[in-house]
Amino acid sequence: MIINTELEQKGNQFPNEIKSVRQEVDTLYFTTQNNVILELTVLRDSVIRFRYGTRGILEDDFSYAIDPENHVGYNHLELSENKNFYIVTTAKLIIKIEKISLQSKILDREGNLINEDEIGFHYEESFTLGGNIVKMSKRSHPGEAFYGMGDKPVHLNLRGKRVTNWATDSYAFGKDTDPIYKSVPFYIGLKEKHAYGIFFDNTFKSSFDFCHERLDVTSFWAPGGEMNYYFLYGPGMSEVVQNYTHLTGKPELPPLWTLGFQQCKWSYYPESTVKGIAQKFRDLKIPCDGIYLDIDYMDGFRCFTWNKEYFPDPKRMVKELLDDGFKTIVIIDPGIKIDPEYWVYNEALENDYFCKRADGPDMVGKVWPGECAFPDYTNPEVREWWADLFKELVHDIGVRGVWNDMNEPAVMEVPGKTFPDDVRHDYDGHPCSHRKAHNIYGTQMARATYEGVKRYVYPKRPLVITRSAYSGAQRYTSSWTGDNVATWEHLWIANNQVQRMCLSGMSFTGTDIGGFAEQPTGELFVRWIQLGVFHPFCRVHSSGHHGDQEPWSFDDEVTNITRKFIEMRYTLLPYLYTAFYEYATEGIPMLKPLVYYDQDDVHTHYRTDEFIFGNHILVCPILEPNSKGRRMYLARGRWYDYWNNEVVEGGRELWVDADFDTIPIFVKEGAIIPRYPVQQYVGEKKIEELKLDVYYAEDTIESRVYEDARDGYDYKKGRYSLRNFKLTGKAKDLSIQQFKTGTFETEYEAIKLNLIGLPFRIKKITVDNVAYDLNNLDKEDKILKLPKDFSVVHMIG
Ligand code: MIG
Repeated sequence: MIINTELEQKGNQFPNEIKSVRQEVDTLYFTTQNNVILELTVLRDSVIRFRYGTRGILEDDFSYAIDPENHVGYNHLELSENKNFYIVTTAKLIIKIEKISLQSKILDREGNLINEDEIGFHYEESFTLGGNIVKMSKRSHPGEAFYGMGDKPVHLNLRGKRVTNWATDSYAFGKDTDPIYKSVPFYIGLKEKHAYGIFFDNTFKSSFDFCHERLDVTSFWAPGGEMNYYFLYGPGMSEVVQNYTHLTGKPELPPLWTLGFQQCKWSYYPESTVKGIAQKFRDLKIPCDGIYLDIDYMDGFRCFTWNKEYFPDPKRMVKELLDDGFKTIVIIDPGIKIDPEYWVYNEALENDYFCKRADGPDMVGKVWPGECAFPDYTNPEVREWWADLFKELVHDIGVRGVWNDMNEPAVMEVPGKTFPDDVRHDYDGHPCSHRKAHNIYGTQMARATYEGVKRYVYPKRPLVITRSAYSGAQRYTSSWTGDNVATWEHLWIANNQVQRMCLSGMSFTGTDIGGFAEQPTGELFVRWIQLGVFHPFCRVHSSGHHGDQEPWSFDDEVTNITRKFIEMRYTLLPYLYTAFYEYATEGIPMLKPLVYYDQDDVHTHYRTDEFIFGNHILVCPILEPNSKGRRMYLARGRWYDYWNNEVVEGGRELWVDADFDTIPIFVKEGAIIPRYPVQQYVGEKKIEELKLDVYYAEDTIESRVYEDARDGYDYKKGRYSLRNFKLTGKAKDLSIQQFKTGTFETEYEAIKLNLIGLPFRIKKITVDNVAYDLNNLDKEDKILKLPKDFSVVHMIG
């Protein structure tokens, strides 16, 4: 055991020799002479929980982050020992616990060391506040890379960084601002070719040090709670992220319109302005599905009220907007105005639903409405009450989505910009201080909102957007990255944050396109739209203080390019929806950073700009003004340039031209990309046929297309359509097989294949073994029209 006297002098305590070991089904308890307990649980062969108690005590086991529906089960669990170690073996991992120190080493079944404790668990008693400061240190290796951690606006590879999780209202944050809105204490380590993950499920103000203080050590700690972390093995980053998302939960499918374009501003009012904006989208034929009302729609910023001067008849307005394809989304903040005439305040007061200071009075803080009190969303009864408040907005008025802001929680004009530490919370029956509940507050608000919106929008599906979040929030809500700035650096940050969120189990994320604070140039707006249309959540938002930020607010060229890219997003909706389906069912991130896509290629480990949209499209935004193109790294393999269909060999850096109206986009050879026609909003047109862009490869490649009724819950009863395509290309031969599952009948009857890059002239085609009349083949475009449920089409040269 490493005894670091300096650390001991600082008041650190360390476990000593193990005196007993006990097994209860999937859990092992190792207890040391000085009464430290390690509770080690095998959840799955590659998911192991490590939890440490001191003084022989483990806390009541409770977590908001862990999905109660996460399935556990392993194939193998064996405990053995040798002279120095207890050894726990699963089908995927070998965990060695050192007898004299309780330190652990984790190896794969081939004996490769994946991760090992340095000092391992140690702690300091917190004499002033109670409990322990719990700490963990792990050895890191040269070249080991680190990813994850939610919305941190730092380099994608965290090596060399130290970050802290404390949800903070971060107006006009910048590169490296920390802490920031969200808390996702989860990272992925990539050591040689092995990826693993660590999720430190502790809601206190946790910190992580990735070889910043010491080059060969990664550590994490928190000023309270337990050292409680999950080790998630790969070896692929994909398996790590899937394991993490499985553990902390996956979202349900959102309604398809939420993947359409969304327009927002602080604020659109009165009604005539909202209608005018909506009309302009239709007049200019720029597709749009969602329009947002920021805080000024309320009466004096009182949640669940309307300013009747600006919006005399919200129900009529919402319906008229909907008739034109616009779904209305409204903002709701946690601060409830202290006003004895206000029914929401009175109800909460009467029922004792507000957060209280330790010595008794309600927690009072200033936000938009003035002095406010704040519901304690960590109380299930409060969540239930909150959910019911949405009846009028959603059921009666017809609002389709709710946007939760300021839920860090944010308080104005006080140091720290949030509640004092002493504020009390119910924490679902585990009463505690704000130190413990702070990071989860926003998630519990979003959860209560989700339950309400879902209840009252039924049989449709809800949309919730949140600013603050803790691990697991993805089960309830989408998110945006908060108050960014209209600068080129922020475009880099936007790209980085969304990729990072995707690795952190929260794919349904977007940024304020164009920047929230300050005013973008038309050029910056265009470059941001060109990135934003590839983000799972795609919304323009701005503070409105400096000018307008609609697609037509700049000049015609900007309007036209904006339209072109939003149209592209709409044509790719079936592709995007399929990516969401894979996220919702399998926990696969909707965007994949290059390192996720090809972790064995070390060139990807420090790449930040390029990412894979879905499974097959590589995108690289233009991040500098006056660009005619850029240098970028193209991942290994062969790719088609999206704009001219030329084949480009990857695994190298290259210059790519990208005039103002394009950005570098490449499609993986062998991919089949589904497309819909352009629509002004989801469901505007009947989809007459599904177009498949088929990118020839001399290889076998699989692609999928998921479709359903676009809203509602029938898909859960099997009424979906999942087309699995297998493309097999040879020198003079291309075949596509289709395996379909699900009972949903798509509205189109035909599938049109658009053959790209075919290296031979087609001489013969068979569809399900029947000859296809070549006269039906449009020779120019190589377009083939097939019955939608064909099993195999075979093209021979
Ligand atoms: O103190 O509701 O991040 O999106 O427009 C500012 C007004 C409050 C902050 C949000 C922003 C929103 C704004 N809000």
